[in-house]
Amino acid sequence: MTDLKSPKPGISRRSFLKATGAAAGAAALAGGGTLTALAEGGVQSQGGDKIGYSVCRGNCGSRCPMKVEVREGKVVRTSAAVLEEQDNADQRRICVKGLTQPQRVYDPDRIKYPMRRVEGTERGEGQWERVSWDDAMDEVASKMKAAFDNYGPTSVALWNSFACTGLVNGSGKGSVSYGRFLSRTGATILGPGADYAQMYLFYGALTLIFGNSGPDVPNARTIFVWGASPTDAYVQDWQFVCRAREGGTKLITIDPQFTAAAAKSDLYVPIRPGTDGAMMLAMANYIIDNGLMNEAHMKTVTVSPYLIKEDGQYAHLSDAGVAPVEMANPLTGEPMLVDPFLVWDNATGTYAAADAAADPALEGSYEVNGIPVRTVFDLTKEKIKEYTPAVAAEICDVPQETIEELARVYATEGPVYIHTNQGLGHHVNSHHNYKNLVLLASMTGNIGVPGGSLGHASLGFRSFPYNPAPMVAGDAQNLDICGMYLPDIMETKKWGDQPLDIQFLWMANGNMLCNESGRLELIEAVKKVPFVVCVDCTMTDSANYADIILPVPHAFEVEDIASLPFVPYFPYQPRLVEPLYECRTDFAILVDLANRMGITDLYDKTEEEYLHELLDTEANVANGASYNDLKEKMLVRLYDTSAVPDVDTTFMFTAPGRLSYYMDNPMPRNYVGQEIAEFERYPYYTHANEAYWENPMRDKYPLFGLGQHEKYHVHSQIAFTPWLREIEPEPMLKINSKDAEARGISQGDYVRAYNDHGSVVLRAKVTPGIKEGVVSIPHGWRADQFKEGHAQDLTNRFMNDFCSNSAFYDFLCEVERYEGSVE
Ligand SMILES: Nc1nc2c(c(=O)[nH]1)N[C@H]1C(S)=C(S)[C@@H](COP(=O)(O)OP(=O)(O)OC[C@H]3O[C@@H](n4cnc5c(=O)[nH]c(N)nc54)[C@H](O)[C@@H]3O)O[C@H]1N2
Ligand SMILES: Nc1nc2c(c(=O)[nH]1)N[C@H]1C(S)=C(S)[C@@H](COP(=O)(O)OP(=O)(O)OC[C@H]3O[C@@H](n4cnc5c(=O)[nH]c(N)nc54)[C@H](O)[C@@H]3O)O[C@H]1N2
Ligand code: SF4
Ligand SMILES: [Mo]
Repeated sequence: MTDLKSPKPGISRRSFLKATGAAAGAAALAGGGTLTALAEGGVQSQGGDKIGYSVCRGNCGSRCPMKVEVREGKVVRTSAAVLEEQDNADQRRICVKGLTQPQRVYDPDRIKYPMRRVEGTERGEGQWERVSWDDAMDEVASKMKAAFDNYGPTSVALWNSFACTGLVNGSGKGSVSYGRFLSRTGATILGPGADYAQMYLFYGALTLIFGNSGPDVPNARTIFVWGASPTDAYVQDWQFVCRAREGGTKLITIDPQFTAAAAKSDLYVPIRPGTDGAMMLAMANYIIDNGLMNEAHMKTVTVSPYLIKEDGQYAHLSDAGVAPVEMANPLTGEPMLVDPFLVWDNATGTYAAADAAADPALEGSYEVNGIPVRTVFDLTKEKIKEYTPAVAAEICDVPQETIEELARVYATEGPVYIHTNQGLGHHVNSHHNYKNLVLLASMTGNIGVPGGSLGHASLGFRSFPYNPAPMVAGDAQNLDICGMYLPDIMETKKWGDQPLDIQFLWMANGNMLCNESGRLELIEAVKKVPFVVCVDCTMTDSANYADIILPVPHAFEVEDIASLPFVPYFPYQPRLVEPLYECRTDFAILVDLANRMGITDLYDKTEEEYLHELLDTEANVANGASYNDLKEKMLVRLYDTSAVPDVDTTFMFTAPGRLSYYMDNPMPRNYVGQEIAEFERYPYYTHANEAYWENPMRDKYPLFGLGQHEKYHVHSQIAFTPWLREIEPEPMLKINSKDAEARGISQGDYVRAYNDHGSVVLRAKVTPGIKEGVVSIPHGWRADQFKEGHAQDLTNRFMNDFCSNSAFYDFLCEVERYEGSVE
């Protein structure tokens, strides 16, 4: 294995190892063996062995059910769980990250004991001393209590991401442990910036789109892989794409990098980063101009014919003077007022309630009761018309004919599944992409039907039923802010007009100082917080800036339910082995903390009792999916709760009751009275923040920087798993051969990538497989795995404040040969 030592003082790999007390022999613990031995199928049960079933808690978007072999109290092998016959069409394999989970359990970087920063050293120096749980918790509880008592509830902040989605030990308000704590104390929530363009627009403010499930993918006649990497990141989806290909499905990849998916595609479109939104609008215009719209779909399934007033609000029947009628809510039985959305009915030449019109008009301006109105589609068409294929060709650096072909294929070779993810979500202008994609799907009917889908094929509507009541223990209202604002908060001691003086930071379930953009600014902000605790399983970039570090167990050592299954099985995780070292669950830590602070009634049950409460709903008990059922059988099939199996139609449950690419009242995720631009309402394109062609900064920093989710990492997790680091020992910057040649850079050279935010030194992979003028810098590696700096030192904190989305792929840089010492 490559030596990962860093020349930097303080946080060398050696000092991390020393700190975790695990310098020797951890790999051997994982059962020795080789990858070949692990990959053998059919685990044999031998005397004294235990075979358990769990799910892989990868933070990769999937929760693959796995068979886990335990020998003499140690996890020695993981393999794909064999599912029931009817699910053979569904996923029944795990990836190499799942196969190496035993090494994750015995990871040399696991934190073994509570640790305190050595007195007299600075945060980030990496000098730790082991302390007892008692000492650590005494200090943590007294500091937290002092913050609550002297500065009020908001002065304590929980900074978390979505790494662990356990219902008991999980993230924020979605877990019993943190949910009870937050709802009782009123502490501040600092949420992630990652994924929010997509999350906010697809699952929140705009519409509800999750994507059809995996087995439906082969029903697609065409698949677009657009800004995503199903071979490396959504690897759980790739098998379905392959199955579709075997059945003759056309595959198109749109990506500045020639990815593995691109290599398997019929058409590869190397687009200029950050410009996809313009191409989407150009495709829409081509579809309009060439009469390729699916008008029946637009009229009946989408908001296209809905009438809007000049102030942008939807027109309702009450605008025509008809009072709303009271009806029983079909879900709750409670009375509710119904005021139907209006359309213009060409059949009668007047307005009508949307569902009553025989022939709704898609275009045009009208009057309802003297009020001027026009259709949503009419407004949209006007707003997007400047983006012709010729204009987009210039912006995107894609030939006009290619854009036209993409539009033709999307409109006429359906059903089309657009597999998309963060390539369309990691620029400051990203959130517009999601309105634009929904417009395209609305115009063509490539959604809500077998084979027609948007997003990716593994999340959401296949959720499972549980009772969320135990996640709440009070009625405190929490400030819920994107953590990326921390530097501003520490500077101004305010959030909007409200005072906010953060005195205590609790980092858990996320590694923000590795995974959020603008790391250097975030580090400075964290340094300003008087007391910082990090709760994690492994030594991370974030832990390195804490005062106290508390160790939590690996998933195989904790009983829980990990939400987000993507196969039809309850994601139940039994405790398969005892927690190693002195690890304690987040729940146990919070119980101890609450007791020490005198809030002794905060957790009134044990973890097991809460699991009963979460799971033993009437429906689950009736369907053989109670806690006892799961505990006994481990692998329990989800019963079907969806109306149309495998097809996502949840968008029908949004306020307009239809597929929507228009927002009448766009509301920012973190609203502090900021002005809301009119264009937030409709499909739109504007250039990215840094990464755009005409940016004058390109004189100094000509290269567009982006990255990808690494095949052999899950973000910053498994960054030291021995077998994975054998495959991929160190981070590599990808640079186009011509750009490398112009800079005198050869294959494998150390290079420095830099801009005004910071710099990083790593080896270069010189390749024709990335668009000229673009470099890719990998994500998830820890500071000491780079020769100098960190990938995230090049990114910045500038966000679109509509969805407070980190923009990891939106930076410019220059790259030069590294002239420092390379030994
Ligand atoms: N192995 C592994 N799997 C993971 C994760 C992981 O870290 N490792 N993370 C999980 C999580 S939380 C997520 S959100 C998903 C992410 O899943 P994906 O989004 O599928 O993964 P990325 O690697 O970000 O893929 C982005 C692709 O978009 C391209 N791209 C970058 N900028 C642009 C652009 O402007 N336009 C276009 N068209 N393409 C662009 C990149 O070159 C890259 O190939 O993966 C999940 N699965
Ligand atoms: N440059 C760049 N940056 C990116 C991205 C990119 O593509 N490029 N992608 C972004 C995306 S899409 C995402 S989703 C984020 C992900 O960012 P994070 O959610 O921060 O990702 P992880 O590295 O998985 O961090 C999870 C941490 O939680 C810890 N953890 C796991 N289980 C538990 C538990 O039970 N309890 C506690 N307390 N801790 C636990 C893990 O050990 C790990 O240290 O990264 C983002 N950052
Ligand atoms: S795809 Fe994700 S959940 Fe499945 S085995 Fe791999 S890392 Fe684990
Ligand atoms: Mo993500």
